[in-house]
Amino acid sequence: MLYPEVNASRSVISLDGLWRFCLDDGSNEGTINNDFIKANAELIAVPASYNDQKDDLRYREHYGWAYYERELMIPANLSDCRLVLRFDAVTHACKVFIDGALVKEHKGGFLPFEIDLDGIAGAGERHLIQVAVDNRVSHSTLPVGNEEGTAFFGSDNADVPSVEAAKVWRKKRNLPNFDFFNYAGLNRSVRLCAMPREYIEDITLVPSIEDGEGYVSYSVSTVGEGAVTVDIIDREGCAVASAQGASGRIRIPGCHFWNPWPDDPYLYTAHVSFASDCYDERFGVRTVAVKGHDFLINGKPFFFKGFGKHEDSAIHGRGFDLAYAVKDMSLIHWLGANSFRTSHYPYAEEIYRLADEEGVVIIDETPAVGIGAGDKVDPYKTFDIREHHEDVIRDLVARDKNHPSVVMWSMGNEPDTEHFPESARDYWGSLYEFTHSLDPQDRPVTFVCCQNNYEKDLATREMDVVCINRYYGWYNLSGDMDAACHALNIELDFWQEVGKPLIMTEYGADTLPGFHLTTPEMFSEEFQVMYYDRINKEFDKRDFVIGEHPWNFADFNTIQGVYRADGNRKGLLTRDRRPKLAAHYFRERWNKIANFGYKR
Ligand code: E8X
Repeated sequence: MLYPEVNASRSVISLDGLWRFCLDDGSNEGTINNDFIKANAELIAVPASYNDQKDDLRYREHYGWAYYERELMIPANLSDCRLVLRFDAVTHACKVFIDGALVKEHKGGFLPFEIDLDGIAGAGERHLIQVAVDNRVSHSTLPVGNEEGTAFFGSDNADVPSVEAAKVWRKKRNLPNFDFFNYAGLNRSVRLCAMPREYIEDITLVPSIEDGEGYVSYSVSTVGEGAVTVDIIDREGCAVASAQGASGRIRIPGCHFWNPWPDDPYLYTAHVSFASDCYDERFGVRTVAVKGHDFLINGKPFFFKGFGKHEDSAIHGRGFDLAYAVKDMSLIHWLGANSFRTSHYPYAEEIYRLADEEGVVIIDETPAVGIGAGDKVDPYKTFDIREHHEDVIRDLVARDKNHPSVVMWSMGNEPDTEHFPESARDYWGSLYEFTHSLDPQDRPVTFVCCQNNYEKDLATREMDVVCINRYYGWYNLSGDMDAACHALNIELDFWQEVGKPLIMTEYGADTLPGFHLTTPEMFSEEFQVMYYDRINKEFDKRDFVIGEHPWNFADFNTIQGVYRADGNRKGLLTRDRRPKLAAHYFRERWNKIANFGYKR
């Protein structure tokens, strides 16, 4: 899906700003009740999660539907245009109504969707947009919620009759099977996009490098009658190559390749014209491949220095904030990092565009976090999740396929691979094939495996890159780094035999900024540094460990519970992006490790 672009033939009107908003009281179930909305509506900011904008626990604890509304005034001068209403992300499920009529239902809170307004709303008219948003998570949503089980990191696990009775008695709530706050609402921008009625629907670009020469294969899908022209524009704005026709392959003379920062992340623009429409798609010429123990970018062995991140900040919740996106890129450079994983859901499109420009490498993750339901229920055979999972993979690849920054797809995070190993292998193995078949650039595909009995796990070893989250020294062998390193090495011996490259996609220790000790114990800044230093020294002995992604870039908000004091505190940075000691530690370490050829 093309990103909304303003150019000579397209315009975009932002519908961000103040919307009227109210929480459902359980009586309207996602239907529009104008009297109810009128009686309860307050103003709220879009884009942003609704949860932290008001000082009322109801917004934090809300379970179920909420309503947004605003007027849509369409300028009369757009009368010749195709008009599209675009929602960048509505979390998690929604129904969109225009003048009371249902025009769209969408499931999944982290990917964009569009509504063609033809026959619904036209230029010069005034309409009412209403969006009913559902924040419920279950075993058939992504991310996953427990319907009747226990909450992840919750505090209601006791086998006590009175507690069990109270659990049945209390009002329905979300029990996320994931460790980040279940922020909801219009988390990203809403826009009215105008384009010619005969228009460019999609552009697919596949770069390649052969004998040192750069090429881009392209295909353009269009609606209407007309001829397609593609001009390749270099950074100086000069056209360096061109082609006619809806698909083809273009040689780019004197091609500059896209390389991760601090090398040059050179971008070209594919200027596509069709009938009276045009579109500028930025792209980079780079290749990605896995060979033996190597992850190759442009044929050179790349080492992943970075982290799992979150879209998370005070007040906005998971709402998109461009200044945070820019600041985070700056901090990534400051830290000497070169990559991050979009744990645990696709991020806002602007972040990928920034990463393309700034040369930051992305492992692009779906919202499939937490598939599993303990050792008695096979989640793969029990729950209705497969089709939705395929839909989000399809939409994710369609949205992000052209970004040079995206080098690998992560189909999900920490599913059950231990209790039902055959089912897990079948599920993830077939989705692996599915993802490969969808990606025009055929990037490596993986999923991220939770700390568990790796000997039983049959799925992780089938992926292109083994990605593991491990907490030796934190959740187990807590505080004992000698034993932690011993255990880690036993596991690394196992993975080494598998013969694939391995990225440690998570490892970390909760750390309270300002808590200092001379003797490094858990939660102190000194412990966090010691923890990473000890583990990194083990990684340094292993050639097949091709990446280290500490968990997490910054502290982040999550469900309340006995494990969490003011959120998950494993950040190298605080939630407001101030460095802990470990940030300085990694900065020093990573600035000495080159992007390419480390340990080779
Ligand atoms: C944690 C992380 C969590 O925040 C992340 O979303 C997924 C978790 C650890 C799994 N991985 O808790 O900080 C714990 C496994 C325990 C052995």
